[in-house]
Amino acid sequence: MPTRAYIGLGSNLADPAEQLRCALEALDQAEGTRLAGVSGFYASDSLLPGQPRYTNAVAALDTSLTPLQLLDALQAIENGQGRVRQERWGPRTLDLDVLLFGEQVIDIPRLKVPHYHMQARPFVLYPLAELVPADFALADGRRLAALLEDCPFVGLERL
Ligand code: PH2
Ligand code: MG
Ligand code: MG
Repeated sequence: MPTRAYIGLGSNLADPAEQLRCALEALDQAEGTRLAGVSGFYASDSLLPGQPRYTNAVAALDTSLTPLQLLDALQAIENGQGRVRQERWGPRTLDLDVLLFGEQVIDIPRLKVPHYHMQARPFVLYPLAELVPADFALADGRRLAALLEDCPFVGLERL
């Protein structure tokens, strides 16, 4: 049985919307994964001042990979689209984050799932909400509807 995973996509360099479209295609093509749904695209200011605006989206994947195999696949796609790892949170052509991996809670140095900051990020929560039922809860039990109440739709522009 494949696992349903949710991936956060972000880009703030080199035609961000095109970067996201290209990454979605790569996710669908990746060994052991199939794209099961995509949210709309959203623009917002970077959390770090002085950087270009981001375009973000969330994708639903069905995957037979393990969480770390999926992380490797995401990093290969990031690298393939010219991601240069400089300072933490630097501008990037493509950022692919594992937000959720089935019902699993993962806390190892390479991977924390649910994604550690997702509860405070409107550019993650609102696109995710497009893909899941209204009563959806994260693997750690937090209800998405409750997280959305505490995370106003501020500064987000649906493209
Ligand atoms: N990602 C960051 C830092 N800041 N800001 C927006 N709007 N969207 C992002 O995806 C984002 C960010 C580091 O991962
Ligand atoms: Mg990120
Ligand atoms: Mg990342």
